[in-house]
Amino acid sequence: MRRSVSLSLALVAAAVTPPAWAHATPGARADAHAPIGVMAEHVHREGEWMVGYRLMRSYQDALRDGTDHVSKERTYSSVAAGGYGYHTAPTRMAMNMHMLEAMYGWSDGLTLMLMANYVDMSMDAELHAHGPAAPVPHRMDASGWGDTEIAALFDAGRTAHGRWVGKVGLSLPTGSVSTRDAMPHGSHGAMIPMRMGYTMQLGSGTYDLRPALTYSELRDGWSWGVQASAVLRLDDNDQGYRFGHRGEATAWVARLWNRSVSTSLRVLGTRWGNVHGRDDDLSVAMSPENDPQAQGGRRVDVGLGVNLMAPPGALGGQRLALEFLRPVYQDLDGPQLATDWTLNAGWQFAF
Ligand SMILES: [Cu+2]
Repeated sequence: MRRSVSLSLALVAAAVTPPAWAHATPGARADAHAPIGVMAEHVHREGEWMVGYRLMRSYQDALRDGTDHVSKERTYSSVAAGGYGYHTAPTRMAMNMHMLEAMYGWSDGLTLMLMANYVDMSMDAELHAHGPAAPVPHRMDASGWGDTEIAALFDAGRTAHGRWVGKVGLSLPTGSVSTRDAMPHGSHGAMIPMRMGYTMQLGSGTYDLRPALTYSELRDGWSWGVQASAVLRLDDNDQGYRFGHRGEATAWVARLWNRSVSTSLRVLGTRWGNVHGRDDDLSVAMSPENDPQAQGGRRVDVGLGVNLMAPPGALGGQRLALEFLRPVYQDLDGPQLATDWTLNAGWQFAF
């Protein structure tokens, strides 16, 4: 008799237990968060905090114009010799973006988010004076705080298995747009400190609106989601230009192996515009890095990811995740360095 009462109670409890998406944080499941490269796709319950660290590492090592590969020689050869006529060709770029995030559930329907990031980048390039002298290889480095984002995430509706999450974010221009490093100059390659090209700047210099809309579903043993997001530049920066707007669309599917482990497959399409206006300190003839019309492009990436969630206990509330993406399509306004791969990693702790 007692046994059947407790069984009935368990059945009732199961029937009224909220669906899995209601527990987006501790005690939930590994795939309750999207692949780590996707941001702002979940909300928190009232009074709950989350802090996290994310690393985005990307590597570029070849030039493209449109969908075609372009050699460094063609990039820095004179127009008369069939080249693009720049004096410098970038050959490789590595970037680490370290992101510190904090989220707070203001209410069950509204989560506030703050994200700061520290960027370090290095770029290899070769200067060619269009004369008999040999090209001069050199490396440039830039590091420092990038732009800071404040955002509101809101519960935008629920379905039988899923939820909509909206985001309105504002990016503040805390990153420098006037970083310099020594570069060779003239036919003898004398090293002179000069402003670096657009992609080696730490921030945008502008206030940017960052909206996003996500739909995700948690099913029995698997999950999926889609997100659209944008970066919309609201003004020109104090160097007289703005970066192009940026739009992203992504879709993922995840397999939940057990409560603590999920793996994911994701497709990401990104489109970003050229620079509007120009920085007068950047000589376009010097490098495609300085050319406002060689900055835009579109790319499709495919990524594999893994999410790990600690079971309740000493490590409860902690998550680790990794995601590795490679492009399957790139169409760049160039010559521009093409992406070889991107690695996203993250640690998150909710309490
Ligand atoms: Cu969170």
